[in-house]
Amino acid sequence: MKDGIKELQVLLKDTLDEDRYVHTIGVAYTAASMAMCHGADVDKAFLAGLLHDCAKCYTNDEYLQICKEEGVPISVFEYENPFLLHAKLGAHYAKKKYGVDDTEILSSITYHTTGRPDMSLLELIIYIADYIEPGRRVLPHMETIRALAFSNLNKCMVLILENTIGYLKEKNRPIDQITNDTYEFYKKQVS
Ligand code: DGI
Ligand code: FE
Ligand code: FE
Repeated sequence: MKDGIKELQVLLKDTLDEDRYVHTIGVAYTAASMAMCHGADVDKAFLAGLLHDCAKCYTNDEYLQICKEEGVPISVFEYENPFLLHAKLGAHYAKKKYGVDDTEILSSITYHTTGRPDMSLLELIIYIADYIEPGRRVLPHMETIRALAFSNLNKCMVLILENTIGYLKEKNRPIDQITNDTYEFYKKQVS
């Protein structure tokens, strides 16, 4: 184990509930495997995977209060859907609480929930690993999505976003513009 990784795992185990911790470990190893496949930095992928949900332990009211206290900017959409803030607050904690300065890792945490158009390789890896890790319940087309995670990242993004946007529409949940923009971007990439 690399320096500090074991200690970080102990801290996360104390912070997160058991299911979230198990998910976190699943994302870390899945992200590391994807990095091996796609020629990305394996250690960075593992660390980003470990930290991606490090702030996922609060209620909606707590997200708003803590982000205000910590000076994390809150968009209008996030005001109405505060759980989305676990991504931005997670990046903030990764830096302030866990001492991570690498901007690539921090942005992969920031964009792991909504994605964004034209993501970096590490951002794609964390976004996708979060969706496909072995502990996730099996979602539509999961087998195909898991295979694409190791063969075609753009196509993989299109299928994940189709599922996610479809699910949010079905549940009548509002969709952030950036989620739609991400979908449009990757659809264009594969056409
Ligand atoms: O934190 P995790 O549960 O591991 O996963 P995540 O950070 O990807 O969050 C998943 C949830 O986020 C999932 O239920 C879909 C939701 N989500 C993604 N984009 C949007 C969104 N929810 C809303 N309301 N709007 C979005 O644009
Ligand atoms: Fe998350
Ligand atoms: Fe997650």
